[in-house]
Amino acid sequence: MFKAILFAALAPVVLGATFVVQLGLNNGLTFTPNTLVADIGDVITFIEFVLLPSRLLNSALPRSSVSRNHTSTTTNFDGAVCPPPDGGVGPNGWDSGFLSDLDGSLPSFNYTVVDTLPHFASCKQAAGAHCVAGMVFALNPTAEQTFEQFQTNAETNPIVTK
Ligand SMILES: *[C@@H]1O[C@H](CO)[C@@H](O)[C@H](O)[C@H]1NC(C)=O
Ligand SMILES: *[C@@H]1O[C@H](CO)[C@@H](O)[C@H](O)[C@H]1NC(C)=O
Ligand SMILES: [Cu+2]
Repeated sequence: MFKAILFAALAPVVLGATFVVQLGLNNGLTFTPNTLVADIGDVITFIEFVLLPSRLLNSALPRSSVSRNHTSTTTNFDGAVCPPPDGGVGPNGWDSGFLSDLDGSLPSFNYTVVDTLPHFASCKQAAGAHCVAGMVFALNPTAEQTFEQFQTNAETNPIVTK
């Protein structure tokens, strides 16, 4: 009885969920998944995808410094979408900085969700070219601000030409 009460007192009241979002899976200009619904306290781990060493050696996939080097950075839903600005668009935005797997270090960035508002992110690489190519991610999108519309806004962004 005493042990049970002690354990309950020490246990966190709310344990957030953890989500993993892969950047550049199979060398695509993608976030996988590209949409998440998450609650306050949940953690999103953005991680640069790394092929297993055995597959890497045999892989014919290109290994340029940009195709395996991405960011997760919040930006505007519309208007100036690409490239996302350094530091990300806030409030409560984020910017992972460049996560390169060229050295096989499995770089990651953890974002703890602090509100349930929609947040839209893309990749800063190549002066916004990855963003315009549709490499985008939506956290808690809404009926008014959908993932699909955000991706269209990025792909038709007037600032960066493809
Ligand atoms: C990742 O990309 C950025 C921006 O293009 C560049 O400055 C940086 O050197 C790259 N990192 C690696 C390890 O290639
Ligand atoms: C992010 O969280 C994961 C899982 O807890 C951890 O393995 C990883 O090292 C963290 N990344 C950073 C940059 O702290
Ligand atoms: Cu990118």
